[in-house]
Amino acid sequence: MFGFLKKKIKEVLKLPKKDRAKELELVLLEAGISFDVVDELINNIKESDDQKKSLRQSILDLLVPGKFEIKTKPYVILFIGINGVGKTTNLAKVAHLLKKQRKKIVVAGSDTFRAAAIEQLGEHCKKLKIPLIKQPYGADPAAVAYDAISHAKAKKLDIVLIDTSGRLHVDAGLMKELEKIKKVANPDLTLLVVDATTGNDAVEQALAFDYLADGFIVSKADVDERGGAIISISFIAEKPIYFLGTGQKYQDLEEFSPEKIIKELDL
Ligand SMILES: Nc1nc2c(ncn2[C@@H]2O[C@H](COP(=O)(O)OP(=O)(O)OP(=O)(O)O)[C@@H](O)[C@H]2O)c(=O)[nH]1
Ligand SMILES: [Mg+2]
Repeated sequence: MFGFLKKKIKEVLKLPKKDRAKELELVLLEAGISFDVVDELINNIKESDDQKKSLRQSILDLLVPGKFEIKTKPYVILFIGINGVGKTTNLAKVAHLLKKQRKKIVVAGSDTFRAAAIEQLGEHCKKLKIPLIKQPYGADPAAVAYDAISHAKAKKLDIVLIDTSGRLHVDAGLMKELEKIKKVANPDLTLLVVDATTGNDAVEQALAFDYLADGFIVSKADVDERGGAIISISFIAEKPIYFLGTGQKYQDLEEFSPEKIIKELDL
C-alpha cells in the first residue's frame, strides 16, 4: 500500500524548500489524488514552516473514518458498486468480522442478474456458516432483500447483508432497480465498494452514486501502490471510509484508520 507515494514524498522532502511545493504537486497528481485535494494540500504546505508536519496534518484532516453503530435489529447493510470492484468478497469479509463479534447474520443474494453470482455467494455463506436467502436467477432483487429482512425479523437475527449486482451509474434501468432495492430494504447503511487501483475513477463513482451511498469500502488496497482514491474519496464525497479491503481472504479487511495511513506514508 502506498509504495509509490511514500517513496516520492520522501524524495520531495529532501529537496530545497523552495522547490518542494511544485514537485509535490506533480507527485500527488501522479498518485491519482484529485485536483481539489492536491490544491488543498499544496496550499497548506506552502504556508508552513514544517512542511512534513503540515502534510501529515493536512492528510489526516482529509481522511474520515466510519464506524458501524448497530442500534437497530436487524441492522441492514446494502453493498453497491460497479462490476467487479469487490462487493461480494467484502460482504463476506464483513460477515466474517461481525460473526466473530457473535452477531447473528443473514445474507440476501440480491445479485440475481449475473450468472454464477448466487453460487459465489452461496460458497461464502457455506464456509462462514451463515444462512443465504436466495431466489432463482432473474428474480426481483428487491423481493430477495425483503425476504431476507423478514427472515431476520422472524428469527430475531442481528444483521442483514445485501449483495447486489454490479452496475454503471449510466445504466438507467439498473440504477432504477437499485433504487427499488434501497426503497424496499430501507437499509441502515449503504456502502459503496470502490477499487483503490482505479484512482480518480473510484472518486468519480463516489460522486455518481452519491445519492445512494452513506460511505465506502475501498477494496484492493493491497495491490494499490498510489493511494489516490483512499486519500481523495472521503474529502471529495464528504463521506467516511468504513473499511479497506487488503486481500482476498476473510481476515483481509481493515477498519479504516487515518493514523495507520499516516504511518504507511511514513509521515
Ligand atoms: N487483492 C484483492 N483482491 C480483491 C479484494 N476484494 C476483492 N478482490 C478480488 O476482486 C475480484 C472481484 O471480487 P467480487 O467480490 O466478485 O466483486 P463484485 O463487485 O462482487 O463483482 P460483480 O458481482 O461481478 O460486480 C475477485 O477476484 C476478488 O477476490 C481485495 O481487497 N484485495
Ligand atoms: Mg458480486
